[in-house]
Amino acid sequence: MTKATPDVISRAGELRDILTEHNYQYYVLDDPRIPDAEYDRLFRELQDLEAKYPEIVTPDSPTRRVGAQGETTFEEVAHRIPMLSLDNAFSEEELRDFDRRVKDRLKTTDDIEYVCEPKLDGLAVSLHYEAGILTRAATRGDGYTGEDITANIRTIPSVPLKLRGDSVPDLVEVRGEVYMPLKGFESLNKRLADRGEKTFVNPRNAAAGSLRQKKPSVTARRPLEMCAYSVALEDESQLPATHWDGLQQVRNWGFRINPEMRLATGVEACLKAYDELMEKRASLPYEIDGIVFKVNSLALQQQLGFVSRAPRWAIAHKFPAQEELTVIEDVEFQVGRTGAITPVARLKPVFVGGVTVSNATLHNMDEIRRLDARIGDTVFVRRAGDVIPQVVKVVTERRPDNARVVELPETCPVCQSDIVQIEGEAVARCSGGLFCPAQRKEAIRHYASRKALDIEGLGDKWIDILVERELVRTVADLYLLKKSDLTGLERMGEKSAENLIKAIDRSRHPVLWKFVYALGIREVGEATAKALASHFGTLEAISEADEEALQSVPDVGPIVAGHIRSFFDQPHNQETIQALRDAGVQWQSEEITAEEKPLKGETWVLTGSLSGMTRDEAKARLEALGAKVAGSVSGKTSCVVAGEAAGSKLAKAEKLGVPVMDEKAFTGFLAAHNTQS
Ligand code: JCF
Repeated sequence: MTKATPDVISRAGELRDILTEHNYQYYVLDDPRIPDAEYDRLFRELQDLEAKYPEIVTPDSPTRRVGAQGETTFEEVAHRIPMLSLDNAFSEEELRDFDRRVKDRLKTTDDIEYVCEPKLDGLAVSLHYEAGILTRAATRGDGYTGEDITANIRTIPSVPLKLRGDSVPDLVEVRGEVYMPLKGFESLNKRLADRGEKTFVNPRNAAAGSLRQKKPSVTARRPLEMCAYSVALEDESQLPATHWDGLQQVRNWGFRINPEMRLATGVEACLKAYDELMEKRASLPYEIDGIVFKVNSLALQQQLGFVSRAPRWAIAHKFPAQEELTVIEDVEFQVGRTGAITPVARLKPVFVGGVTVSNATLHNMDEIRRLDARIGDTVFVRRAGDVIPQVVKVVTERRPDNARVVELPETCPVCQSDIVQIEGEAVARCSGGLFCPAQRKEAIRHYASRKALDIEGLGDKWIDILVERELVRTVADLYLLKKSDLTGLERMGEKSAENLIKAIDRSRHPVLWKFVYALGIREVGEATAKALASHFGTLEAISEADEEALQSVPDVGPIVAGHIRSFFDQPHNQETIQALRDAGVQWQSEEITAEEKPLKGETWVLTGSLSGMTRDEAKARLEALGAKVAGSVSGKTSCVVAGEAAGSKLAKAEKLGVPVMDEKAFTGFLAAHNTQS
């Protein structure tokens, strides 16, 4: 084995310093100074050096945070100074009582100066630093003895392994709260749920579970943070005169101090701080369950002393709880704007997160199975911030004998269309699409949107009015609207009514792919609609294709094929499409309405009667191909279609040498141009 040269040793030392500094900038100050990639590169360089020369590794090396070495022993450790808990005030009155007691004891009528600090919802820890190096970390335990969790604590990036600065004491104990920020909590739970593992009820439990890991390498992957809130020195005379200044000292040693921390003089200022923090609660990136008030002067703290297990100089003013127990009385199914079926728990009303909650989402059937939630169960309901209430856990021990398993209904509770659940998808959906009243507005909005049929002026406001007045139930009804239907409505002038009718009228001849897109079939976006249109040519062909045939289209996999099939299998959707046809909507294949229509600039004339279609239909189809259809033949006529019993027009065409097509040729011509039939 090669020995480390002085150059290697000095480079390793330099890397440790650089990495420790950037770590501090990133995790304590929230102010990264170099890109992550650069940090990773330096980190790897140090890792490589340490792997090659194990003798140069130091216990405070940033590489030691990954938790690869050492085991958390969870051995019992005695706290040199007991870790007391805090008394709680649950109301303004109780806080005023606390302030009065403080003043009485101190025999003063002067306002007291307090430090106000958010009460983080995590776990209290005690950290020992000897000559500036982290040597022991312990849980609070019962306040007198805790557990040794040093190896796990070392993995938390905001915990300094070594104190910064020059004024580092021989021995110091720093206390604080280890917690999991909300973002990390949500992504951890998502990761666990995706793997089918048990999730955590709240960030506090997640933090506790993460600190309790036997393997520090697991803790290292959990997004934990620490904020310091107090300091104790062997030699108390070294402490500053106030709690506030003590915290500034702790900050200078490299700890994170809560940025919401502030000073308040007198109980009124404390109540104001409470209101302001409560206001801010929902927007904080971590959970708090109240505010802590501490007498700032250490001399006064000393005079006040302790009662049994709590200091007389501090109190926690609690916020409303964000979790409570209640009972699921029923489960109902709601239909969303896009047809998603969501199970909703009807709860025995409960006061949680500051409001009375009587409903909570259960998300989907997978979630119900994961929770094993049944009607009659007692459950934890959580309402944090502005987030909708959630059922987070079932108390299985309290399950009554008559608890009922929740089942997905077979038909939509709103429109009775089939409910379909595609394999591999958590969400069940109503297949009513264009028909389901719950999805009506969304279906119309999509149909009229710019990328679909682009009905100018038919925005949300209009859609709301038309649907609510029952003037429009499905998109087909749009084409039956008359100006007189609209002019009676408030805020609707003559002119705008006219414009809307015109805009609707202009949408009667869409290209096939736009029409397919406008139907709003799940997961059929523009590209898929185009692919379907060009592959099948007609709507009939698409609507009759089986899943196998659908999957031969580029980009259409089994899931999308399933969505397309179930859309066309719903009689309601077929009826709406027929209603659109009846209302005069005609769609054509993509190619012929693309930039260059094949008959652009041509003038055609129809004469005689056709057996396969009406004259209007023939006219529409010629126009769809870009031709003008005229009533009389001239030298400029491009072609005459001559049906049965054609008269003078046919004769004139022959005289002028204008090309003539009989019905058979015409039908063949149309088929070759792939128009709708
Ligand atoms: O943030 C907390 N959960 C917290 C807990 C903050 C504090 O200043 C505390 C505490 C528990 C005890 N102070 C004491 C004395």
